[in-house]
Amino acid sequence: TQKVMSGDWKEKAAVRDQKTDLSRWRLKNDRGVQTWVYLKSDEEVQKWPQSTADKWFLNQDTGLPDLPPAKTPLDAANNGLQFFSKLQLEAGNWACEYGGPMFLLPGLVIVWYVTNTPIPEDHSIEIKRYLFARQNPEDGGWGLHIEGESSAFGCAMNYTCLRLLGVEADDQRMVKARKKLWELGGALNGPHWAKFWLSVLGVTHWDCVNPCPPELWLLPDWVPVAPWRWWIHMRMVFLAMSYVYSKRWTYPLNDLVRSLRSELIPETYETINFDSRRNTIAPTDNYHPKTWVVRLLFWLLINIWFPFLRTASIKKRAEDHAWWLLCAEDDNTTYANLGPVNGPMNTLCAYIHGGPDGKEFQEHLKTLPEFIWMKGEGMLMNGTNGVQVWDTSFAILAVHDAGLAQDPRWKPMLTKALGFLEDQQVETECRDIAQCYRQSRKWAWTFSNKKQSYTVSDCTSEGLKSCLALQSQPGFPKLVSDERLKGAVDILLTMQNATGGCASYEPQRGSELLEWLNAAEVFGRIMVEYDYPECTTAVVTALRMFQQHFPSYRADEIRAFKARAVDYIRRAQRPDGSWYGSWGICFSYAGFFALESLAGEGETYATSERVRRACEYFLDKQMPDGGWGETYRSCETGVWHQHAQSQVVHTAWVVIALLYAEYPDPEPLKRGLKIIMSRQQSNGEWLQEAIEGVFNKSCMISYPNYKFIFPVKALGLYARRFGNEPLL
Ligand code: LAN
Repeated sequence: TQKVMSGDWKEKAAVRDQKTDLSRWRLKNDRGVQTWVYLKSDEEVQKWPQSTADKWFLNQDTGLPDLPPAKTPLDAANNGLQFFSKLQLEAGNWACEYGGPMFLLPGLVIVWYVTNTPIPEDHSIEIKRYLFARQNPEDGGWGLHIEGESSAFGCAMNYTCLRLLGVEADDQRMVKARKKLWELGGALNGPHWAKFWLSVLGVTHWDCVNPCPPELWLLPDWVPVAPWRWWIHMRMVFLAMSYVYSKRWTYPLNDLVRSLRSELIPETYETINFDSRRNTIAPTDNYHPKTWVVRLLFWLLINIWFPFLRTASIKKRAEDHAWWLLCAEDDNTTYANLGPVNGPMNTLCAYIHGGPDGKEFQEHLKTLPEFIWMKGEGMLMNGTNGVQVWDTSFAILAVHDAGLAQDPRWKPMLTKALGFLEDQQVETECRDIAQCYRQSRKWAWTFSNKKQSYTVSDCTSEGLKSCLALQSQPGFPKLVSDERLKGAVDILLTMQNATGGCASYEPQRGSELLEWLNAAEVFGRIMVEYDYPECTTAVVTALRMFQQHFPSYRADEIRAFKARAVDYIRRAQRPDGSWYGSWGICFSYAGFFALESLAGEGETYATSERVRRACEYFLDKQMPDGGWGETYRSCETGVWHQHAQSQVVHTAWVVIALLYAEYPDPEPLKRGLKIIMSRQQSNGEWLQEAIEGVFNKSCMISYPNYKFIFPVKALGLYARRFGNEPLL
C-alpha cells in the first residue's frame, strides 16, 4: 500500500491499459458538424491521411518546420499564424478540444448504458484512458473540472462511468477513488445532478432527488418563477430532468448496479432513508448552498403537492407538455440540442417515450457523437458540439486587428474562414418560436454551428464584425449580403437588458431573486441571464463597426443602445478598477473587453480617471518576469488570485487591455510581450498552460486556440501603436 499511495500506482496500472492506435483517428468535419472516426482498415488509412490538425489534436508530432527566430512582435505574430493556419480545417473553421468539465461524460455513458446502446470498443478504451489520465494524483478523485479539487460529484460520477465501461472494482485506481469518495461521505453527499443520474441508473432511489415537477411548465407566463424566465441552460436541463423525474424511470436492477450501490454508498442500501438524504452534501460540492426558500418549496412539494394535490390528470398534462417542448427542441436543433447535459437527457426522454426503436431516440443516438472529442490522452465530451463559429470569428478578428489581413500569406486562410461564417449564419426562425420561448435567430450566429442554432449575443457580434472587417477590404469577396448583415443587427438590437448591459442567449427574463431557487449546489449565477461586460462589449463594438459602414440603418436606436450599454460598463467597474469576467478567467478577460468599450467612446488613460484606475489595477498584478497570470480561484471567489506562473493567454489579454486604454508607457507592455515571445516554440506554436475559460463561476472550460488567437492580436496591436522594433 505504501507504493499505492506514492503515485507509482498510477503508472503501474496504466501499463495494463489498452490504447487505440492514435494514427487511425480522424476528425470528420461536415460543414461544421464534427465527429471523430476511427479507421479500422489499412485501406481507409491510405485513402484518408491524417491532417496536421488531427495530429495536433492527438498530441502527435505535426512535423511543422522550424521558422526563422522572431525578433520583432510582427515576426512572432506571423510565426504564430504560420503554425495556426495549418490547424484550419478544410471547411474554413478551426476546431479544438472543448473539455474541462468533469460531469459530462458520465451523463453520456449512463444514457448509453441504460438504453442498452452498444459502446464501440475504441470509444470505451479511450474514455477510460481519459478518465484515468485526469484522476487527481494526490487523492485519486475527480473534481467538477480538470483543475478542481476532488468532489463527491466528480468522484461518484466518473467512478460510475469507469465501472460501466468495464473497469474492475479492485483496480488500484478505483480503490483509491472509492476511498476518496467515502471520505467525502459517498454518493449521497453528491449534488442534485449526481443523485438524478444515479437514480436513473438505480444506484440510488428517486426519493433522494430534490423535486423537479414538470408542472412548472403549466404555469402561466406572467408568474415570476415560470421556467421560460430562467437562463436557457437551466430551463433546458430542467425540462428533460422534469420529464424523467415525473416518470421516476429507473434502469432494471442488475449485478453491476447492485454492486455499485455498495461501492458508492458507505451504508447498507436497504436501511437508507433516501428522503432524508435529499439535502446532504459534501462541503467540497456545496458551492452555492440552497436557501431556506428553495428548501421550503421542496418540502411543500414533497409533503403536500405530490401526495395530496397532484392529480393524475395534472401529471399527464405536465408530462405531455414537457414532451411537446422536448420535441420542439429536437426539431429546432435537428437533434443537436442546446448543450452536452440536455443532449443526453433528451435522448433518455426519447427512449422512455418511444422505446428503443422510436424515431426520436434513434436520431439522438446518431447526433450524440458530435459532442465527443478525441485527444492525446483519450476521449472526452466537449462543453458544446464544438467551438466552430466562435474561434473562427476570433481568429479572423485577431489577424485583422493585428493589421495583417492584407498580408498575402493570410488572405487564402481568411477568405476560407469568411466562407465558413457565411455558411453558418442561421437562415430560418424556429418552429413555434413563442410557444417554445425561443429568441429570434434568423441571421444570428451561434457559438458552434448552424445546426445547433442558438443565438448568442456575442457570437452574433463577433461573426458580424468578422464579416464587416473582411468584406470591406480590397481582395475579399462579398459573401454575406447587406440584408443579412442588417439582419444580424436586428438580432443584436433585441438583446439589451433594462440595465443597458447584454446577457448571453436572451435578454434577462426574470428577477435575479430567482437565484434563491438555485438548487444545483455546484454552480453560481445560473437561474437567470445576467449582464456581462464581455457580451455587452462584443455587441457595442459590432454596432460601432456596423455604423461605420451603414450610418443610416436604424441609426437612432443603435446610438441609444450603445450609450446605454457603455453606461452599464462604467457602472459594472469595481472600485478597485476591475471588471469581473464570467466566461474567461477572470478579471484579465473582462478587463480587455470593458476597456475596448470605453476606448470607443474616447475614454482612455489620458482622458479618463476610470481607465487609469483599470490600468493601475493591472500594473499592480504584473509578475516579476513581466507576464500576468490569474488562477481560476478568481472566478470562484471574486478576488484576483495570482497564478504561480505567468500565463501566455493572460499576458496577452492584459497587454490588449492596456493597448485599448492607450497606456502611454510601452515598457510594461514590452515586458509582457517578451514573455509571450520567449514562450513561442521554434515552429511558431505556443504550448498549453493553465485552463482559460469558465462558466457559472465554479466550472472551468478549455479554450486551447486562445493561446494562438490572443498573442497574435496583442503582438499586432502593439506593433501598430508603438512600432515593430525588435523586442528579443
Ligand atoms: C458557453 C460557451 C461560450 C460562451 C461565450 C460565447 C464565450 C459567452 O461569451 C456567452 C456564453 C457561452 C455561449 C456559453 C454558455 C454556457 C456554456 C454553453 C458555455 C460555457 C460552454 C459550456 C456551458 C454549458 C452550460 C455547459 C453545460 C453545463 C450546464 C450547467 C448545463
